[in-house]
Amino acid sequence: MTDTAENLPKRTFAIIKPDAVRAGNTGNIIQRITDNGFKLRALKMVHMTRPIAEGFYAVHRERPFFNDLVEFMTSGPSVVMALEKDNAVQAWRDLMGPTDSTKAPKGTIRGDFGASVQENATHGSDSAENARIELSYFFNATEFC
Ligand code: 3AN
Repeated sequence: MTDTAENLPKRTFAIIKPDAVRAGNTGNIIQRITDNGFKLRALKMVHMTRPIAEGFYAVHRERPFFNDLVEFMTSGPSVVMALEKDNAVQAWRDLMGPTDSTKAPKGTIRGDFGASVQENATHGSDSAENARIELSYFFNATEFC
């Protein structure tokens, strides 16, 4: 499918973070994604460098946890993905559960695979506009299927 203004709201950007990859949960998380009706439109493994992680989380630069967050995101490989479904941004956030894994209900990805507010297994865009920005941060146009 070509990227048009019409189909972009159907896509969101997702990361399986280094904690979940390290723990061997990549397969389990991808299974949940496809079981919940998302189509994978792009996927690759990346070991983020400091500049890449700092750029990705630039909105959090002034937050006290910024340095720890960058350390964590560069601590090992992640899996980055484009997910497609109706209302993809909200649907993926619902499947992940709340940011803090210790508060995330069992049955959500963060509740089942995350350990804390930082080591929370996955990332998801918080709006269609940020999804577009985040997808183009990690993927070229030719990498979408
Ligand atoms: P979400 O990923 O649920 O949209 P954001 O955008 O508020 O959450 O935070 C981005 C990332 O920063 C989170 N996924 C988490 O890893 C980390 N983070 C957020 N709040 C905290 C905090 N209070 N302490 C440590 N890390 C945090």
